[in-house]
Amino acid sequence: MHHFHPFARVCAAGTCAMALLGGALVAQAPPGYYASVDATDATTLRATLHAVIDDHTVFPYTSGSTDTWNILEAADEDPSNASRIVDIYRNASYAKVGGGNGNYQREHTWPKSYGFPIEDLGGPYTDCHQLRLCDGSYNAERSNKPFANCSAGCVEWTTLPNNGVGGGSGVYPGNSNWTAGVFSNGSWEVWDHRKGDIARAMFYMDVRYEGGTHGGTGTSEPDLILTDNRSLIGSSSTGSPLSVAYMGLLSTLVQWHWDDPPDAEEMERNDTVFTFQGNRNPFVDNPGWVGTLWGGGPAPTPGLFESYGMACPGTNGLDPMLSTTGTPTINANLDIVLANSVPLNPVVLHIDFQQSAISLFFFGFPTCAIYAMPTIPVAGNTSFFGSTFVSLQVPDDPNMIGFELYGQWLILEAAQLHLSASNGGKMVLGSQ
Ligand SMILES: [Ca+2]
Ligand SMILES: [Ca+2]
Repeated sequence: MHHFHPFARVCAAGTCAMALLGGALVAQAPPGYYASVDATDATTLRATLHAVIDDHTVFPYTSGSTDTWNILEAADEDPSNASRIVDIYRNASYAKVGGGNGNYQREHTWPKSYGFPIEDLGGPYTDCHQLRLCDGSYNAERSNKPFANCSAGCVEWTTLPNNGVGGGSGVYPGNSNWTAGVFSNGSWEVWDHRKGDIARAMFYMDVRYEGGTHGGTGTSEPDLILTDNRSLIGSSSTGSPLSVAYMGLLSTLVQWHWDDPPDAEEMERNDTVFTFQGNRNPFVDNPGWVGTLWGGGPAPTPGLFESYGMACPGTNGLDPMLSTTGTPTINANLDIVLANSVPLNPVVLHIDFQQSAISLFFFGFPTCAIYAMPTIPVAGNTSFFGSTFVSLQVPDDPNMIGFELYGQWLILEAAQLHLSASNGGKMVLGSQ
């Protein structure tokens, strides 16, 4: 049996090693940003995540100073041309005009009609984690239809080929958006490349907005809740601000999340919004947390693994298991916080890739064979915050793949290893 804890506060003295799994993360949150998150269960995760991302800096919707146009034209910039933007549903590239025009508008992916129809200082109306630049006609057609899967019998709204994605028509689902119905009884199926982006924006809204008031402005905030219940969604459109409002469809969004994991562009967008608002979308940073809160997906979010007395990799300790299907790239992001540490040598993240096994060795003295080692410098006896990122291609293997994470230090404040799979493969975590 391994012990599962959200964080490690272990190792008073002497050699000590521990490993921690926090789900899946590939984006680069500042070290320590999620240090207070307790992923023990859905209740603790929701509460501690909310505390990290709430009370963000609210910018005006439209203003002579920095407003949502400024943020969105940075966040939704065309990756191949900094003077243009790419819109969310049509994948059209439009020249930036510094405030929108007939081509592109601001789309509330969580429709403002569901809970927050009026701009205020609480945040949801202007929150750029959910606002996206959007072709005007697509914005109008989407209206406030919930996100839901459609069918070949639905109306097709095609995408344009840009940046290697989009284009084509006539085949469901292809690269198109599909829609049927109107308002809360309607469905808007986002094209595949943006399904996960939309889902994670909705998950962010649910956890960011939990009622209460904005800690900085004192403005009341709604409790936004995802559901499959279309009646609740419909009842959330009253024309007035609500204390509780609903959107969905939750089960569809969970599936979209796992089908379309975060890519580099989405992570960069998260970073951009963070630079303005000061808060992040945790489900872009750590996709595994969706599993803890809403289930589904390949990663059961195991929490913490720890082991003790490690000298060299493979000699002792835990072996959390990992299996893959397809040929995913395993992305590993390691955040560590050492308090008053006295490392003997630079701390090394050691990646050992042998046959069908991937081994992550984290230890403080490079006396064992090392395959690859992004080095994290450790400065003296002072507190240390470090982060590193690696990714490895893993072959298709129906059998278990073990990985191990080891560290040696005197006092470890917190560490998180986040793993995720991309390139269309799947990764399953468990413990042996
Ligand atoms: Ca995507
Ligand atoms: Ca909520």
